[in-house]
This record gives sequence, C-alpha cells and structure tokens, in this order.
Amino acid sequence: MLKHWRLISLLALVPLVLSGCGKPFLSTLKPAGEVADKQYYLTVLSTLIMVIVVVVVSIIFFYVIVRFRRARVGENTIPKQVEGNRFLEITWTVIPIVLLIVLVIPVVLYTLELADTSPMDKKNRKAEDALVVNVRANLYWWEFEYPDYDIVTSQELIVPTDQRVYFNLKASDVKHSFWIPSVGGKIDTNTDNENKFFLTFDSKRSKEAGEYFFGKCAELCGPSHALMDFKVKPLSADDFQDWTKEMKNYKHTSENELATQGEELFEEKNCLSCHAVEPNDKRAEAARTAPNLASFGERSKVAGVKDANKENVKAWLKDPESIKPGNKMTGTYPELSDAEMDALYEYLKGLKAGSK
Ligand code: HEC
Ligand SMILES: [Cu+2]
Repeated sequence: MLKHWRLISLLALVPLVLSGCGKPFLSTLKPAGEVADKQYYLTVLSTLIMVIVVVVVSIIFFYVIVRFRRARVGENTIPKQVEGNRFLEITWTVIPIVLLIVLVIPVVLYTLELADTSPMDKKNRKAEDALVVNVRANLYWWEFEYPDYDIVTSQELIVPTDQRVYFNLKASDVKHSFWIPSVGGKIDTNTDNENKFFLTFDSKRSKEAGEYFFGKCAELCGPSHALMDFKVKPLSADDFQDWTKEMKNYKHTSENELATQGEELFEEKNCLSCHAVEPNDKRAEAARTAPNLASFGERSKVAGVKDANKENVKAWLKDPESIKPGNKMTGTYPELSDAEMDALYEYLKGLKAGSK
C-alpha cells in the first residue's frame, strides 16, 4: 500500500482542487433556470447509466477472475462452454438496447425542445412575448443589443427573470462561444452565420447566486481568451421594463468640472472614435468596434475582469496591454497624463442610465 503513497497523496489533493467548484454564479452543477435544469438532468441520467454499467461489468469481471482462477479450479479444468447460448446472447444484446432507449428518449425530446426558437422568428413578434437579444462576441469583449428597444450595451447582459429570453449570436472577428455555466450554453458565435437559442433565468435561484452570474467565452480565441468574461444581471420583469425606459431616455450631462474636462478629453484623445457613450448611438456600426460605455458607471468590472474602482480603471487607461494582452485598444490613442486619467475616470464613472 505504502508503495503507492505518491499516487494516494495526489488523489488526496483532488478534493482540495475541486472545492473551488460549485459556486452558484459559475457552476453547471448549480443550475439556475429551465435550460440548465434540463442539461443537468441529462448529465445526471447519462452518468448514472454509465456508472451502473461499469459497476455491474466490474463485479462480473472480478467474480470470474476469483472464481475461476487456476489455483482454485486446477491446471486442466475447462469451464462449461456457453458459446451460442441463446439466453445469454439475447440478454446481453437486450440490456444495452434498453439502456440506450432510456438515454435516447429524453435526449432527443430535450434537444428538440431546447432548439425551438420559433417564437423569436414569428412575424409581428412583440418583446413582451419573446424578448430577443442580439449577442456579438469580439476580441475580447461582448456586446448585447436589444433590437425591440433600440438599446446597445456591453460587458453586462441585463435580462428579465422567469421567461424565455431568445438569443441571436454571432462574432465580429473570430469564433467565440457564449456560455453562462449556471444558466446554459455553450453555443458557438460564428462570423459567417447566426446561431439561435433561448435561456431562462429563475428568479429565486438568481437571488441565491448573488448579484450576477458569470458568463464566459468557451472557445479559445487568442491570448486574452481566459479574460473574456461578461456578467449577467437578472431583473424582475418590472425592473427590466424600468431599465429599458431609463436606457431609452438616456441623457448624460457631466456633473462637475472634472467630469466635464474628462468629457472633452474623451473626444480629444480619440476615445469617441471607437466608443459610443449612448445606448442608441446613431453612428451605429462605427460605434460598435468597442464596448458601449453608456452604462459604464454601473458596471462592476472594468474590461470584464478587474473591479471597476479608480485604481483599476486608470491602470486600464494607462496600459490596457498589461491587463488584457492582445486587446484592440492598446496603442490606438495618445498617451495620457495622470491628471487626464483622473478626469477621464470622473467622466466615465458618471455614465449611467438614469443620470440626468
Ligand atoms: C481603437 C479603438 C479604441 C480607442 C481609440 C479607445 N478604445 Fe477603449 N476599448 C476598445 C476596445 C476594443 C475595448 C475592449 C477591450 C477588451 O476588453 O478586450 C476597450 C475597452 C475600454 C474600457 C473598458 C470598458 C468596459 O466596459 O469595461 C474603457 C473604460 C475604455 N476602453 C476607455 C477608453 C478611453 C478613455 C479611451 C480614450 C483615451 C479609449 N478607450 C480609446 C477600443 C478603443
Ligand atoms: Cu473568445
């Protein structure tokens, strides 16, 4: 036994590593909606069937090894031959067929059900019946467009709870993949076609998960792939309606001298050529090469990964490369002094829906 101490201590480390899993905002094992529930159920069902097969086969295997070992039955014994035994042949053909049927029926039914996006394609669809969100994945950030409300946001997906939310997904540069581990996915975002699916966000379990769910890019897309995160904020249907109204009536004015200075710098320093600062920027495509910053003041993270405090926002403006290698903002604007970054921060943190 002690011969294997290395292996055993390695295995002892496994629980330690796995103890990091299972966070409700990030785990497929803590499903938080209809789609995640069904995917979880299929995972459990198929695992269970596999475990039963492995256990039964192992028991028979070891029984035979022990029972018919040479030391026990003697050198020249030949056990009873069962070749061509009809009963056995039928048994071990029928059992796998039954197991496959048990597995296939729910898999096919759920696959068809989860692929049903017909409500989003209906003519005269209303947002109240089937809310549609267009997702666009970019190196290394996410854009969410609400076509019914003429709203574009980035990095944070706002969704109503307890209803199906339909997604149109594509990518603007390379292939990415959209994944909210506790709610569902993954689904590829491609450059040459749109994928569609729906998700639901359970209100009760959303509350338990905390302020937001984590979303991830699940397709290796470049050096900052692992940092291509987004957050999902589920709101009650009423709160969601309020949010769309706030965003529709979005109007920003800088609150103080420093913020006004920041606003001017934002134009002077070339930032505005990439970033929109209104949820319905009329420059449309040109303003969609970078995250829409209209609600930057409400984001919990900067660039999707660092807490959006002053220090981190300034660090991002000073040298985005040090935070996200290979990102598309590095080197596209003139160098900023400390005072300029203070002003820009003051301006950016004031960008909020509902700010007047
Ligand atoms: C060439 C286009 C371009 C220019 C010019 C540019 N940015 Fe960016 N910016 C981006 C891109 C692309 C990202 C997303 C990077 C990522 O997350 O991979 C970004 C991200 C950001 C973020 C983080 C957004 C978020 O939601 O977390 C802030 C803040 C920001 N830029 C501010 C500025 C400021 C201020 C300027 C001007 C000094 C500026 N940007 C100039 C393209 C640009
Ligand atoms: Cu990616």
